[in-house]
Amino acid sequence: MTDFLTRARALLGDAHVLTEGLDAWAADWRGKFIGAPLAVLRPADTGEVAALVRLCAAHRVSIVPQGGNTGMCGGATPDDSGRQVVLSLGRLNRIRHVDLLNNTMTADAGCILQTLQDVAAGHDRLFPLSLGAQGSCQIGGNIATNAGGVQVLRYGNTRDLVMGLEVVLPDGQVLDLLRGLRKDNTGYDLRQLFIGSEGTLGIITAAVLKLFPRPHANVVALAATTSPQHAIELLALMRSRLGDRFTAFELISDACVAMVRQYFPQTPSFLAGEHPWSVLMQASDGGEQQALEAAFQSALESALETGLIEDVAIATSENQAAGVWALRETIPEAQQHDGANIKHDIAVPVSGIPAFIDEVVPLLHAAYDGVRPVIFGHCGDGNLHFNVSRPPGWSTADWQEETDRINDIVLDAVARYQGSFSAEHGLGQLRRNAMLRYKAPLEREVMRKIKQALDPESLMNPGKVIYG
Ligand code: FAD
Ligand code: 2HG
Ligand code: ZN
Repeated sequence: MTDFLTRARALLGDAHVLTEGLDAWAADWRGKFIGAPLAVLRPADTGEVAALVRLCAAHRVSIVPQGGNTGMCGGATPDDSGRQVVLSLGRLNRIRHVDLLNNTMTADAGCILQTLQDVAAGHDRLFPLSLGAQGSCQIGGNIATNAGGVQVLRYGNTRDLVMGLEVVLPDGQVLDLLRGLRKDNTGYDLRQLFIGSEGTLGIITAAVLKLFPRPHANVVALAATTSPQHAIELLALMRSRLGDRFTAFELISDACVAMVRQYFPQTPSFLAGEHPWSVLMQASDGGEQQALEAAFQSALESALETGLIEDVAIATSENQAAGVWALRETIPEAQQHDGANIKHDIAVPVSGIPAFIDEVVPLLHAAYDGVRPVIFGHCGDGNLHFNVSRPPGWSTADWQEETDRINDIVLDAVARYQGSFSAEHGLGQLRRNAMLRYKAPLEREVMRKIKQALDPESLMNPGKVIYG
């Protein structure tokens, strides 16, 4: 390994081959997975990534690509063998090109998501991918996980926003798919293989991203509702009244609001009293603010009249709108403060959400007295974060021991609803058991063949995604 490190230093310079003080790269955001990397390599451009990949292949050193390290499944965390390197993409942070007439932006993989949003806004365009970690996650990581977030209802997942890609393959060749084309039926769409591949097929070094007209009118509201059934009926009503202008619909259970208040007591109350469920809604368009507000308010009046909602607060300033979003986006951090929670990032058909919740919550209570389901998320996409926090009196360590049993309760139910056991976070190393239990053997077999074809030596993020 000394020879490997010497050559890596020759390629990148001493300052960018780190072998000490690696804690920040060795553990995931949740602190659930902790590895022991041989080194952290910090290339500056695609050429350096390609040279490093060739060096790793020659020395049979496996590579764990890492972006902002905000992933929820331990995908960017190395194992504890001390033989894997973390390849950190943070120095690949150039915006290569903005094409306003084509509505595209070409950016290096290490660009921070929020920077891309800001650059797009500076050109009076919208890059709609939006998630709580946007201040630190990178577009390469977003693409590698096919991230979802809070605007999927209107704009789709990351997959829908990527028009072209540049990828360093496991043998060090650079696959240039950096095309800004909306139509291109010239064989298999290779981009799609790498989107959501979690670093197991190659290293994404740049992407062509779709831009949209920037909305100038924006309405954000928080409504109280009595049940998930009313919530999904409200979703249908709002969509029928606002159409494509309706961009976000996030369900928040009372346990989430209480937890955010407990750990972030400065969080304002937007609604009087306590409610079992709240819904954060957003609409935006390029027209007049007043017209959008009028349409939004009229829909809400119908919802109040028909009893779908009990109360509603419409943000009256950008500041207040940001505050309402902060209540929602702070839930994961509040859960971190609260100690271990067993996470589920599930999807079922939107119409199945109420029955799913009604079925699973009693199953959890029957299994564990005082268990605290912390349910929230992208209800408009059928995607819920169905996290299970420990009952009072349980230690974090004891609760972690229950992970398999709780996963079985929640994820067996997901399977009964023909749902997904990982809707937006991916698999990483967290979902190994679920992959083996719920993914059809033939689907796994086809995935294995693709992996074998592209990465026969299994150098790219081994131990993630492909199991069994
Ligand atoms: P990392 O965590 O660094 O890596 C994730 C995976 O991608 C790993 O397998 C890694 O090996 C691989 N990878 C990273 N960069 C590259 C690259 N350039 N080439 C190849 N492989 C690469 N996710 C959602 O989908 N929706 C949400 O709403 C959401 N909200 C979040 C809120 C919070 C507070 C936090 C902490 C996380 C949230 N996430 C969410 C999860 C996470 O932010 C996303 O998965 C994000 O896309 C990860 O980006 P990253 O740059 O941090 O990737
Ligand atoms: C979100 O939607 C993220 O806030 C994180 O996907 C979900 O913490 C979680 O479980
Ligand atoms: Zn989410």
